[in-house]
Amino acid sequence: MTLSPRSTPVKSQKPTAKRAPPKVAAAKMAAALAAQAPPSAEAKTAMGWLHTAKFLTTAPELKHLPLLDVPEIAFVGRSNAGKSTCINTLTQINRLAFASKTPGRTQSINLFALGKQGVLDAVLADLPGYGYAAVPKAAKYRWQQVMGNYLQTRDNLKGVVLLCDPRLGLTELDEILLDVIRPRVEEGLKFLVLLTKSDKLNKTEAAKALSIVRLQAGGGDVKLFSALKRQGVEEVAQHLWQWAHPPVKAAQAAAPAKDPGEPCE
Ligand SMILES: Nc1nc2c(ncn2[C@@H]2O[C@H](COP(=O)(O)OP(=O)(O)OP(=O)(O)O)[C@@H](O)[C@H]2O)c(=O)[nH]1
Ligand SMILES: [Mg+2]
Repeated sequence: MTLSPRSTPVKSQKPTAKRAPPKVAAAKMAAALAAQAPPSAEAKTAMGWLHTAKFLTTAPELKHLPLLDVPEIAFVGRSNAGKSTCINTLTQINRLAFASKTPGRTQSINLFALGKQGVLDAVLADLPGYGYAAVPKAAKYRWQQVMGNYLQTRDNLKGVVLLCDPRLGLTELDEILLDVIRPRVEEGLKFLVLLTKSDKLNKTEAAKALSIVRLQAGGGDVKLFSALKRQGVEEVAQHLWQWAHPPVKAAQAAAPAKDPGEPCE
């Protein structure tokens, strides 16, 4: 018996889609998995805490700011650096602070209250940016005075987050600000520089910007941050949580209350 040829022609197979070489595919997979890694318990606590943010008040001048005895964390930097967007990203509340393409959008000090079950335990302060060329000279000068005074005299100021567009680097006004807060940093004021809009940089540019600004910031903490790609969000959230809840206080809060009847040693 001879095998007869097939009556129906075999369909030609479609060419398979080009696959990435195994090494590249593995690296992509690892990156994707890392990006999906579940947040740590600390990050969840910090993000949950920041999500309690509520608008508290707005103050065009220092005398309008309420006196508070909870830690205050100020967001400062050039106009358009991304301060308001950073607050919205950290708090996971879209329009809590007013962000805009137009530089100079924030014109007063805006305070946002934080605390679970409505119990105020810290405050975020969104400050107007500086360095916007279109602002009249007198207004610029007035604002520099207000900000200088705020940074030097606000008693409950616990931390400063300086936001900087890495494509511009730290400018002269940023350096002046660093000089203004230096004495307080030496006395324990917390300080962090965020290189915002890091989504606009490639890896090489990001690494270069980090090392330059680290030098300029005199060894201070400098991190990349992107609201768009959510880079650095959880890490920064944990920093702020720790600033507002230093370990000593946290340990005291966790310690069981003493029985009033217990004899003192
Ligand atoms: N690509 C990108 N754009 C961002 C990011 N963060 C902020 N922006 C944009 O930058 C612009 C300015 O953002 P704002 O948050 O208003 O900046 P600001 O520092 O509060 O500005 P002032 O209030 O004028 O001082 C807006 O168009 C934002 O959408 C980011 O991470 N990536
Ligand atoms: Mg703003």
